[in-house]
Amino acid sequence: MPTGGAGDPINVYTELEPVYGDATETARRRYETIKAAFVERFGSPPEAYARSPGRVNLIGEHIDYEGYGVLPMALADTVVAVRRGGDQLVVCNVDAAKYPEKAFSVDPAQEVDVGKHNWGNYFLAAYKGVFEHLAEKGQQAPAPVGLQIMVHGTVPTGGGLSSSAAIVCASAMAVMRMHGIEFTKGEVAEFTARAERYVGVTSGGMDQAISIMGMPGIAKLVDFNPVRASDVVLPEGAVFVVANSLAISNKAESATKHYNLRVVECRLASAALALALGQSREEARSIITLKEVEPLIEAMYSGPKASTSGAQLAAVQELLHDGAYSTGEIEELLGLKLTDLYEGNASTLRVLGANDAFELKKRALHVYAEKQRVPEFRDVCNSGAPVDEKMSKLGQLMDESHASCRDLYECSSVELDALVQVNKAAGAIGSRLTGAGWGGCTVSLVRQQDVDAFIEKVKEGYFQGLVAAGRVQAEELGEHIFASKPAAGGAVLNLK
Ligand code: NG1
Ligand code: MG
Repeated sequence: MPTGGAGDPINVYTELEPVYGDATETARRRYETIKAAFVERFGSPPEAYARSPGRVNLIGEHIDYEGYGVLPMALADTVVAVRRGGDQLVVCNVDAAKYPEKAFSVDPAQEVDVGKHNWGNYFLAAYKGVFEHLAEKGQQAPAPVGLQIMVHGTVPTGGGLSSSAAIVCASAMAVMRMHGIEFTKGEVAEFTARAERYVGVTSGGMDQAISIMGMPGIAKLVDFNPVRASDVVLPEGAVFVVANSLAISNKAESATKHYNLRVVECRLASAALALALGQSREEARSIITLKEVEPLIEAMYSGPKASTSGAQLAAVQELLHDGAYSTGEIEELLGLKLTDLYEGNASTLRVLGANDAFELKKRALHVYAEKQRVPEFRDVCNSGAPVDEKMSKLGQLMDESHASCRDLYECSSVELDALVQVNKAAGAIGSRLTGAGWGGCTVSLVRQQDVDAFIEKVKEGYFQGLVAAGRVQAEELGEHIFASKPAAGGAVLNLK
């Protein structure tokens, strides 16, 4: 049975069974295909396969980078077949038409060129991450060796299911294996989260943590600093159906506007709150997350409720103003140019160059309410309440989360809102966008016995129009709406 603790070593198997369970036969055929592609390109079979899943986040959106726990489960996976050879890193994909071959030098100090977004950057980011982590630990790095790589992924891309973490985590494990390096799961989860930022998004650590620590059949509550994961057993008969709105969240937009802007807004909200709570400008500038503001709020609102989400929301209501803050207003508050606050942080400097309006109140209200829904969701799952009661409470939390993402965090989209409505009308007990938003997928809670009928109704209500418009093939719909099955976390396969 796979294990998933932060202190455990990366699992190594010689069979597909422990990872794929009752889907082993399908997996066997897939690995044969990957091996054949590898042999065709490189002349001999791979030495090992590393594989790691994507994820669907059930609740807790846009709070991981604020330091708060989230509740995802692992889904599908990306396989990285690897062998030592040559004097470069040659990164290929079974789907070569979509993902053309890339080659990099073996120098771990080379820069990732974020200006040119290309899929090979994810491998390079992981490669750098492994060597950096060695350096941080003060361990002697082995001499880099040339690697031949063939990638194959089943995590839908561009849709909030974190195909990016799947390839980064699998790549990191492949690089470790080929250099004889061993790190614990917790270490890999932490350094891959940092490494993925090389690709240009200033993300939190949820995706890599669940990718490395996921376990078949269960969701995980993932906490940070240090990263750790605890099991959440979902109610009997609860199925989470993923549906892709087919609106693709644009990565470049996400770097200057959407995602990275939200990370900046949260930091500025934290600083503005800290100032209003009596901190000096100097102290306020060094506060990065809304979680760090909690003790300040607690000190101001003494009493039994001072540490609750309620007190935090009240503080935000009282201390931040409605509407956007301009760059000038914030610089006056902090007594510092924003470009100086973020000196040396290239991704964020791009955000500052592209924006002059920062919504602080709405973003903070979202974060302090959403972080509370995560332990509530877990507590409902763990309670002894009847299944029906559990389901409706979970559904309600999911609906609240979507409304907050839509109205306060403004990370939904016309398509996502329409799809959530169709999901609800088709009988979802709860439904919400999942992942970063601005496109991508929704996740809906559906009773096992209703899953087939639900999927049919959503196909009719949402996808039929897209099929008619030629945006998607009817035969492909199974890839865009499916009942998710919690997958095993990252592992290395030494197949014979
Ligand atoms: P997506 O875009 O779904 O892979 C992103 C972040 C997460 C988290 C969610 C929002 C990356 C790599 N990951 O996930 O850390 O912040 O958005 O909850 O950007
Ligand atoms: Mg991603």
